[in-house]
Amino acid sequence: MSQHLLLLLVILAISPIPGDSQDSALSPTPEEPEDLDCGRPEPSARIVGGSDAQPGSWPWQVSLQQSGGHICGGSLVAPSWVLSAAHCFVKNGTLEPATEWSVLLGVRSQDGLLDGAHVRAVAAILVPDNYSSVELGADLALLRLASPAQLGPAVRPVCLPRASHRFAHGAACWATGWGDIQEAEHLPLPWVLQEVELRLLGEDACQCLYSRPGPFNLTFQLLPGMLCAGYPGGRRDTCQGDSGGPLVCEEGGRWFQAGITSFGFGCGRRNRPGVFTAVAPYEAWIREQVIGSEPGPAFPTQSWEPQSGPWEPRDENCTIALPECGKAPRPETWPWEAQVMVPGSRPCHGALVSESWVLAPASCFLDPINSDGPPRDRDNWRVLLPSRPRAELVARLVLHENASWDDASDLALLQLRAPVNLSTAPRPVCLPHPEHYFLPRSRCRLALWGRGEPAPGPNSRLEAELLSGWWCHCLYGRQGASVPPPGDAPHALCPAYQEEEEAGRCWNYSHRSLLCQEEGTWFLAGISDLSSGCLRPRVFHPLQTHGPWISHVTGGAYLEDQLNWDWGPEGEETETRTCPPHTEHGACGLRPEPAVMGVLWPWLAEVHVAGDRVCTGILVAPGWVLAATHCVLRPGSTTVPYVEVYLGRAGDSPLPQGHQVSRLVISIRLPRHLGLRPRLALLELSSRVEPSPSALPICLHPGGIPVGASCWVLGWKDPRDRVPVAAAVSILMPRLCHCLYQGILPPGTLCVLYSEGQEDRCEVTSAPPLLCLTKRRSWVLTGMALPGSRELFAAIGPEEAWISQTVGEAHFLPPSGYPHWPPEGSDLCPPDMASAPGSPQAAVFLLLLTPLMQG
Ligand code: 4AZ
Repeated sequence: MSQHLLLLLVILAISPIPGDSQDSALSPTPEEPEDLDCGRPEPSARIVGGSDAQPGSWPWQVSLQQSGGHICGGSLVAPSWVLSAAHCFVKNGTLEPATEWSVLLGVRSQDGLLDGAHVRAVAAILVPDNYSSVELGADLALLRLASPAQLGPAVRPVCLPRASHRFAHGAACWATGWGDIQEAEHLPLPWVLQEVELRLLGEDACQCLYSRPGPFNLTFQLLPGMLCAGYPGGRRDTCQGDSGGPLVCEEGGRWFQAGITSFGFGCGRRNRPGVFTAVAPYEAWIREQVIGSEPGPAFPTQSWEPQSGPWEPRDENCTIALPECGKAPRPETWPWEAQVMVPGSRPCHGALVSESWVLAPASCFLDPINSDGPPRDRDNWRVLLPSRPRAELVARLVLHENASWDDASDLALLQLRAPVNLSTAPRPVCLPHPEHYFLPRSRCRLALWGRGEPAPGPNSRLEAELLSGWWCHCLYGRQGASVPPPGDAPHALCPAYQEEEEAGRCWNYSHRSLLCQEEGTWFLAGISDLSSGCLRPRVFHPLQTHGPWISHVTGGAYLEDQLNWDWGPEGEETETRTCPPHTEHGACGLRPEPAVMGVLWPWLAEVHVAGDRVCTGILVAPGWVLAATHCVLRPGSTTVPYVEVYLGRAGDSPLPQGHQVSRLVISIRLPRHLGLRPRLALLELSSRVEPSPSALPICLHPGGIPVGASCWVLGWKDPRDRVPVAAAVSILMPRLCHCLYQGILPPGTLCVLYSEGQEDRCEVTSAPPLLCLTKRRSWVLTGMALPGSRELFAAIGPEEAWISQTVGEAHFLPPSGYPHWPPEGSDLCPPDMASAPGSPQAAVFLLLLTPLMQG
């Protein structure tokens, strides 16, 4: 306030007396009275990033209320008139009745009224005819009070600018209101009116900021009649609940209302200044509405030549504010890395999120014996930050309210006794807003978190690549669950990272944080979920949902808009999707999206036999691969060959980050079929291959072919480069198959018919599998090729008992579809069928012509 007074006195001393009209047709005519004093607070006397206003500083500020609750702000412009925003009163295209509203005048805090505070009913609400929605402008409204306000020290009108009034770009103006103090955070009791100084931004500067795409590629085209105020770096702004309130600028000892709080993208965000309805262009509309009202609003003349001197709009270039968080010159050292040292325990790893706050797992500080009470001896805690000569002291510990029972909320914030100077190091990490969508394939790192131990191997900050939300959700989620679309907080984040060298080992109990990079800026995207054990990729709890809590506690953590919005083919990620069926052992038969990973067939294995041939194998469980016996074991051979299995290969092409996995085969199991040579072999691997996008078991089906499935033979075009190819086939009805190959078919054989032109797509010496995609989008292994045959496959279904007994974790889907196995010896074939096995196409045609009389 003393600041205002000083400024007022200085300006009074140097300014010409306002009142001389030199301008346009919209100037008041000489007979128009201008006796209403305006824009002068009593000379005695959030908005985001603001502070409490002194009583009487903004005597035109009013609160517009419905059912006794504050909804919007407004400004008194004449004893019977309040200016506000149209969007406060128009809902679904309809203007709300004036009788529902009341106006609170002369208040500073909404619970205790000042001297002179009073309420007025609203007689009429007037909105421009061309108002339709905030983004289209004309967001203003005039409220006629049922009886005039009582003017006094706490209640005075503001001055309105004439149409010709030019507010200088860069001018320091003030916005006031009882709105939210951050996104999703209401002004706390006792609701003291907030004020914030905002700089007027020129049209070009503002358009430049709003042209830069933000989350969801959002940009905004400013329209005439709008103006922006704020800072490219954000942090100070208006917010929800401030709408309709005034943006005022002091000129010549009077306060003029330059704008009406209208909207913005979020609150206090970088490069997203508040958008206001410019008042000056609406001089004529306002005058028209208040005709006959005595006294009406005052439109004092601007006290200087707008086109001259320092008031000429400055040439503004397009300066975009870059994030101040998340910059790591080398990812080997994170400038936000914080270690909290608590006497008697191992260091707890966390991250600096602002000048004064460190985020870390709450579990580091929860005393298992005294879990209710707050941890003691905080005076002895220390925080180590990079490049700081001394350890920091801790002033406060704020545990997340769900910290002790919800793994996803295992978070605590520690306030340092003294804020640190942010420079190259220490520097805070960026945090995501709730709607942040980390793009599939984002480059990420796993860093130490909490009391985690360094990962085995040289790189303790493992490189990782984010998988699509669909894959992650369906690997960990439930079947039929719908996958959250981008913009909704995801339930899980899955980074794919290179499997540890030491086969079979996983750091089950070692906490990690997930940092993901966007345009060279690092975000703390998630924290590991310890309950996921060894399942890979490990699932991370997204941090998005905690953004509001972190902002609330810290008041200044670096929440940053999405910086990367290259979403690839339109709509790809926005389709609503559901997860295919799971079995009791989890997800099976999921196929990563082609765009996401190099491996398209995560269950397809190369089985290298004794170094002289390669057969096809299919991963049916984390430690088991199914293959065709004839390919793996040569007839007549009595020795078990040396067999190696490779997963996660896509031919010769190297995969990103080496997702290949290899295992030795330690035993080969065959079913016992008296008198018959077994056709399927189960290969036991030396250690498990945990599910990942490059190695995920396929589903199996106990019955015949699932109803409505579409099927493929998956093989290699060339056994040397082994690039997988899929040939579309139809599986013949059992009766057709039986009739075609009568007499030569062992039981449990499937026959297929290739779609046109598909027949020669893959070679058969490696014994390719027959796969079907069910209607519910699970991939199911249906058969393995018989020796030397393109059309005949050993069916998997009849071997269910053997497979389940040998492999505890094989994924058999619940039965559906028709039984595929005709009674032995049934002889229901047309007589000429059996003679045509060499030409299945012709035979099938023949059979289809024969009505299925017996079926
Ligand atoms: C609102 O919802 C709102 N940061 C008002 C102002 C701004 C954003 C939202 C500008 O009323």
